Amino acid sequence: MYPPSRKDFVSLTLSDPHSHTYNNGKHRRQSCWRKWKQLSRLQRSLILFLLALLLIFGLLSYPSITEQWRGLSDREDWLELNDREVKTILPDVKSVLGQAADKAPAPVAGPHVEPALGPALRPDVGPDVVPDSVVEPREPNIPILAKPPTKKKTFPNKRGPPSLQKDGNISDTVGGEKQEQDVVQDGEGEEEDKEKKIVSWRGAMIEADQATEPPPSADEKEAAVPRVPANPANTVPLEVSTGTTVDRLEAVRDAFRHAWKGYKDYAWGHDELKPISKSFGEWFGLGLTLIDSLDTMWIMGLKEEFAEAKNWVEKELSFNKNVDVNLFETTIRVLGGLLSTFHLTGDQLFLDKAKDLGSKLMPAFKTPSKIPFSDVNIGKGTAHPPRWTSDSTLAEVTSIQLEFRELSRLTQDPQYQEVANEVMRLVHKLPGKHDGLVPMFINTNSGQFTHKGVFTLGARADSYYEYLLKQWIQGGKAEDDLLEDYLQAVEGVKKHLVRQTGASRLTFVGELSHNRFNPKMDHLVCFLPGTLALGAHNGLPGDHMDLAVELTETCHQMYKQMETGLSPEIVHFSLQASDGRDVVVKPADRHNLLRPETVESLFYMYRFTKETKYRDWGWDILQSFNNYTKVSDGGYTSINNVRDPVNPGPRDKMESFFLGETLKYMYLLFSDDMELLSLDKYIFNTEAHPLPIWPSPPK
Ligand code: DMJ
Repeated sequence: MYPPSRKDFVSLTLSDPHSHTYNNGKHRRQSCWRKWKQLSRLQRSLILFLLALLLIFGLLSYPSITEQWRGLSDREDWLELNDREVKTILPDVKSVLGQAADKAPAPVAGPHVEPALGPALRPDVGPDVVPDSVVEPREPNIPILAKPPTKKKTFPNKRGPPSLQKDGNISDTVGGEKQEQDVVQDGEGEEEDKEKKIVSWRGAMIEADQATEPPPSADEKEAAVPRVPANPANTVPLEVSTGTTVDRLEAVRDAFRHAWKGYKDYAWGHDELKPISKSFGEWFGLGLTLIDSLDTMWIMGLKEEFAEAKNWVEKELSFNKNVDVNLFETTIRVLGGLLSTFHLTGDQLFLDKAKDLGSKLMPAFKTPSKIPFSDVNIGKGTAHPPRWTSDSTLAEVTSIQLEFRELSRLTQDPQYQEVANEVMRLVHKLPGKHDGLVPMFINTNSGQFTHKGVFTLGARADSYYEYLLKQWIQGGKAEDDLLEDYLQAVEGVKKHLVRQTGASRLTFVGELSHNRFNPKMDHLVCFLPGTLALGAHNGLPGDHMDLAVELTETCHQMYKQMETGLSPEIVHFSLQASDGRDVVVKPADRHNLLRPETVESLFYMYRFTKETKYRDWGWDILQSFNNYTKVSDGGYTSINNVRDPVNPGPRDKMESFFLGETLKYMYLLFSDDMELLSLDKYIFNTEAHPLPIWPSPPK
């Protein structure tokens, strides 16, 4: 064995600079210098080169590090909630009940169960939505995202291929993602956590690494949006409207066909298309996009596409599989989609499938409190909460009623409506509401609200409010408890959550967290103007419509003020006039998931007011989707950054609700046929699947 030659290694001795003991420093310095001189020229050059590299790297990363720290300390928008005099906010429910429903108040009742009638036997259902012509497919227009930008990171498919279903891992995957969401939600004001973890909700189960943004560029450093929106040349829409109704309807059909082409080519029968990687994502393994799209295709008159999809439902769709599904998502997308398609087509196939699914979801309700679990294994007939809690999300347990009630009515089997109505009865009498506003969680053992003190109209609570009104309308305005809860909630929203920006007096809906007002608004909240307008149309107070008008303007601004013309997932509004700006978008909130809520509200607002500006705003949004989210070979993709028109950062996912909701509401917005799914005959579930309003029960 040979000792290493002197030139083969370098010995470094590190001294402790904080040590106060005598260490003969001068001697050591001399010895270091001697050692340095003993090194070969090559060794010295190598060390100097490495040190220079380290220095350059340190200098380059300095701005992004300081930028991140600046973001982390951003707490200026948390404001003390004004002490307000508490007054009775609902002295007048009974009189509203009288005016709106023109009926004597009655206790909450189960829905009136009628004999099931297919559309052929129901003069009010069917003919008005039967497509009148087959529209020939046209070439997809203007490929925008021909290739993923070279800067794009490649992201592993964390949700995994369908093989996950076989080994029963799906629930773990979904659960894992939700767990991360909870960390975010629970950590009040923890923006830094949110940036590292999950930035979305419900159906937009974004992998944590997809949520991570690259270090901010010079352009990105200015997160605040100027009051006068920037309009660089490349934000000019590539397609300019000439404005005719027919053009617009055809453009929506084109968009749908393009989305469908991507799904058909690369994700057929799977849950979601990944259009950039030309592959698919699996969530429950139930063909989510296909089922969510059925009624949209029927409404748009896309007969060929519909026939192919129906064939898949007939031959391939099976609920006999060992897979955990989320009760809420499966109900609103799959059960809702099957029920509405049955109504539109009269085809028994869809009702049979709906019945099969409904019965397989029932184990979710076997809990001590009768508040359902979040997850059901439809193959095993077992149900459970998420792994980390026995809570369910409030919006989830209170946004399955339209579908379960309709299933009972059609099948004349009361079990579905009974479990769904029971949840509403329990929540109705539960203490812990704040002027009609509800916390975001409810425990499946105790049946009590948990995580009290946070009130939002966004994620985890949103469709509770929507379904209060819609159940009331569905049931023929006979269930007064639902109306009472809805009216009280709207008053609570006005009192605690509605504010205006300092600069342009934009009305928005913020959040309340332990008596502190946070001027944060999810894009999800943009469902609210449409719901308020629907209530006003059904006889509820006129000031609901006033608020709807103002909030629609704000949701429109959330798109208009962005460089891509697309809204971010979350905005923060500025209450200070001196800020000179209305909207601030934080780096972690800049993504767009092709969500429907604003287009949904534009549809309601146009139907009730006939003001063309709502159509024009919708048209602008469609142009922006085409410009920044359309993938050349088929499909549309969620994007990372609505503020960067040069590199919006495709996320490689097309959510099923883009076809089920966004494009459907867009089409209905542009249609001149007000009887096409008349809002006096149909109620749309929270996934935009139309269900019939029941005939009034006999007086
Ligand atoms: C849809 O699944 C439904 O609209 C739900 O109520 C909220 N989230 C998505 C769309 O954003």
